[in-house]
Amino acid sequence: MRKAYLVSAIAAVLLSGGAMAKDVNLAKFHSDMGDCQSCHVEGKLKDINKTITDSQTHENAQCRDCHGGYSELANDKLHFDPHTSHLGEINCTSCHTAHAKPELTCNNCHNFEMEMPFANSKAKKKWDGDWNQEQIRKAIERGPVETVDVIVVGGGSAGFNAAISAKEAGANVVLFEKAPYTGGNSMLAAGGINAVGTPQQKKKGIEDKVKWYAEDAMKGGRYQNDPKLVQILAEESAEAVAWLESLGANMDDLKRSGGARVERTHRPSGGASVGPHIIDTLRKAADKRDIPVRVNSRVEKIVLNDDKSIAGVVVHGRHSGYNMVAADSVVLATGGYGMNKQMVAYYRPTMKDMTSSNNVTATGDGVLLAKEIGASMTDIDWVQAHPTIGKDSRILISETVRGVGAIMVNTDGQRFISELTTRDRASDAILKQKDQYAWLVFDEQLVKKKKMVRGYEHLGMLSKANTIEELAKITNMKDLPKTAAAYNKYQAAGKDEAFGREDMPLNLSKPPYYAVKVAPGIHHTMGGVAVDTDANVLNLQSWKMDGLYAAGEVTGGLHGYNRLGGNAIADTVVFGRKAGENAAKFALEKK
Ligand code: FAD
Ligand code: MEZ
Repeated sequence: MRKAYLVSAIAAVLLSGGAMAKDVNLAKFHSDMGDCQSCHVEGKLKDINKTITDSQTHENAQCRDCHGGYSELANDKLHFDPHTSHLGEINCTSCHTAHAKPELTCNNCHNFEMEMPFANSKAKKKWDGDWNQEQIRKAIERGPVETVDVIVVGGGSAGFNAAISAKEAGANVVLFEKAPYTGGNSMLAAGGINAVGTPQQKKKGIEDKVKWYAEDAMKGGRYQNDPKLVQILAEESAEAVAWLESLGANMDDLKRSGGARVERTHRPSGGASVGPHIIDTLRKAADKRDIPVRVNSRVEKIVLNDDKSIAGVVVHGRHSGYNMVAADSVVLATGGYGMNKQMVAYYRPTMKDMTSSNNVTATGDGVLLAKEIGASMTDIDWVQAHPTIGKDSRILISETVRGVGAIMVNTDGQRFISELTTRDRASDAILKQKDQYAWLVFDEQLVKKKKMVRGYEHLGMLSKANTIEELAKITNMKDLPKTAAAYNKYQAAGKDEAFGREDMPLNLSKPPYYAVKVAPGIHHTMGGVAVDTDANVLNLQSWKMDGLYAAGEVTGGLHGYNRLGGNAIADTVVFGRKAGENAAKFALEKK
């Protein structure tokens, strides 16, 4: 009955010429249909903030009750579905806020300024901000409102892996996520997860060794990585993939990433992006295990007891305000600082004006939280530029596009480096070209192998032509036909005489042909909180900080000065699990 009412109400608005957006907000629109109880818990509206959970659980259930879940709403006519491509099944209220003007999450990253009814399409949300020290102090003074064994801060891959592992180890866990949706940078991960010795590698007849994985990571990191962390990553990488599969993920496709000597980057079959798939799997696994995942809940302080052991955190909830939650263990999984302009300007001033591929949530909160209580930092000033971010955008053109076969050329259409070199070298080489940007060029064979390329096409990022000559003409790359012919010759002979590219899976022969403009931008912050091999955070004297663990991009040491593609997701799973297990063990032993 509610659905029928909804359809007629929407039809009425549409028939009235779509005038709803001007002076009516979403809440008003709904109250015209019924009353406040259509969205909120009945009878307690006097103090509304006390009746709404920070995750807006009841309100979101109400949205779904009338409108259906996202799968029911998905619109076949959409060229490109952001929920399928990266957001997944998130809260409706992530974007559709009711009383305040909605600020579209999409517009924080994309420059097409998407429209939405009732929204202020141009508004950009700000994620780093002032933390109210007075409110934090008062929350600590009031004492904890809740006690658990383990608090996980951050709902990306590291956080979910930690929370699920802690729960499986018998702990009572809660996960806090500051954004209205979980996923962080993890849900944007495109290329894959590196692992050595998997059944997938064996099936394809790929010889690989833990030693080679570790050597490649060390070489890529300019030998500044912590070798003990690298060894663990390599040794436990296959188990990490098996664990994701045991939770329901598909990791059946394999390809090669820059700096790796063999194909060891795993991703879903068909070449879909790895991050959204992993996040979807982890969200479901957490839900199945009844792990409370509280969105709109930013942790703003780690609270210590007088003896410096962990007392808990102060969390700032969107509706509940500032509250202390007690726990013996805290896992920091807050991601990197690639979207914090101030931190980039301070630690890596030469990169301060660069675009970033990162999610708006990557504001370095974990570094600030940990530093404040005396944690040590490792390689904090090392920031990675990814060579192929769509020019004038924040959209990453995945390294796998080169891995699968694309060539990279300058604005004259000439190759200038092996496409499979490490990111720092590729970025430097692009910045040395006269226009400081490059093109990736590929053909229909590649599009067939890589689903994600369709997304770039829908975003209007690709130039397309039926012949290489035509593509050269529309992009002004005068030497492209010559370059393509030479490359096809090297590919047929299996030897790249120009730049020694080690793997050339495709030639350029099947129309249509495509080109996308790319330039380097901030992609990964290698440095962060110092940890040991148990994911235990270290203090300035390099002693373990009891009860404090960290995993994922918030940490430093594993990747040295330059991370290899595919090693970050591996890091979040291997060390996320370790952090969760050890946090649970510590808390349970303390009981
Ligand atoms: P995130 O996934 O960023 O999660 C951190 C979470 O913590 C966020 O949701 C954030 O909102 C939350 N948070 C932050 N502060 C607080 C706070 N104070 N309170 C509560 N919550 C907080 N790596 C690979 O290995 N393979 C790839 O293919 C790949 N592709 C990538 C593509 C893109 C476009 C990007 C940007 C990165 C890619 N990476 C890839 C890197 C990789 O995705 C990240 O390094 C990794 O996902 C980080 O995971 P994380 O869990 O540490 O942090
Ligand atoms: O590890 C990464 O960051 C990665 C593989 C990114 C990409 O280009 O797809």
